[in-house]
Amino acid sequence: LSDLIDSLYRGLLQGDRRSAARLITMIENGDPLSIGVVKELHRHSGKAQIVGLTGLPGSGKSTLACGLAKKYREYGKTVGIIAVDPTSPFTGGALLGDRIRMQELAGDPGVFIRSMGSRGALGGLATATNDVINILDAFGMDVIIVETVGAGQVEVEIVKYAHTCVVVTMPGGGDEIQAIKAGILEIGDIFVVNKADKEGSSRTVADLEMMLEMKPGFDEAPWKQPVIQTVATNSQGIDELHEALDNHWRFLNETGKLEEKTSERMKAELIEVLNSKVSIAASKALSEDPKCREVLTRLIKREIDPHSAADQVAKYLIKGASQ
Ligand SMILES: Nc1nc2c(ncn2[C@@H]2O[C@H](COP(=O)(O)OP(=O)(O)O)[C@@H](O)[C@H]2O)c(=O)[nH]1
Ligand SMILES: [Mg+2]
Repeated sequence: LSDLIDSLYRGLLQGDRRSAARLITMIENGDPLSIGVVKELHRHSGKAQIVGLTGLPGSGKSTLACGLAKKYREYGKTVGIIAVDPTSPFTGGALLGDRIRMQELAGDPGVFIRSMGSRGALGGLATATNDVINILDAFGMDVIIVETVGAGQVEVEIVKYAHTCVVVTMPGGGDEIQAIKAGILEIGDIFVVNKADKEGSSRTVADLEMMLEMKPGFDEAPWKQPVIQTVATNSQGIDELHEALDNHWRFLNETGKLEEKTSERMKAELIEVLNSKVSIAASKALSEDPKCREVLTRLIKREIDPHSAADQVAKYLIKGASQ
């Protein structure tokens, strides 16, 4: 290991925040050196409760994350917050509000907050986020909250494999519920109706509860997803949300579901990394390897189809990898 990697690795394990911050920046910038540290740190991870927080923009996820972090601190737990926003890098305007909101927590050594954009991340945002989760885990954070905008596939993928997935919605017409219906209902372990100070909150809660009860297998399910009303701006309902998160963590531990979830999580993480490695290797081979270029040429001439071409390229890649 190079001196830099070694010092970052040791700094991080000793609780040095600057090492952690620097390493995360390296990951975000796609610095290949960071992978060396990520590899070394992996065996120190695996203790944290990973909480996914997803929902439409403006539903109050960041405000909730801050409220939760404060609550966890009261119980002496350390908290990492990762705000994933692929549409804006972490210096961008959209996250400035989050930053100001999070400033109260910024002086607390038991809290580590980081925003992630997709800028330059090696192997994509999901892989970079997983790397950062593992780093904060090895850094010793007890709880890691990952906030993602519940709109795109990548963001949903990121929270789907959290230990506990919290879906945040707010009152106002049926639109939010409709958006939730499109798949997010399946991934939520806990549902939050935030902005309960606004009109229509109890209606939204009732709608959600009804939709959950209508799901096949609801009666036999060992975990009944609670629907919690919150007003994140004045910490109303944060106690209940904190309790629900603790209950779910206990449920996972006591039923053996934690191992199941962790296996799924590791598998999904491995597939992410594999996907990006294969994709990078394929692009490289198609521009550099004469045999693969020939396959491409034949495809362009329509002598073969994309499926057969992909099979052939895959064969060359596998041969190359096993050498
Ligand atoms: N009225 C009301 N406003 C809230 C509540 N929670 C958050 N907000 C406001 O809603 C806006 C969006 O909140 P934010 O946490 O940034 O949402 P995010 O995009 O989901 O992270 C901010 O102006 C918050 O102050 C709430 O419970 N009630
Ligand atoms: Mg936010």
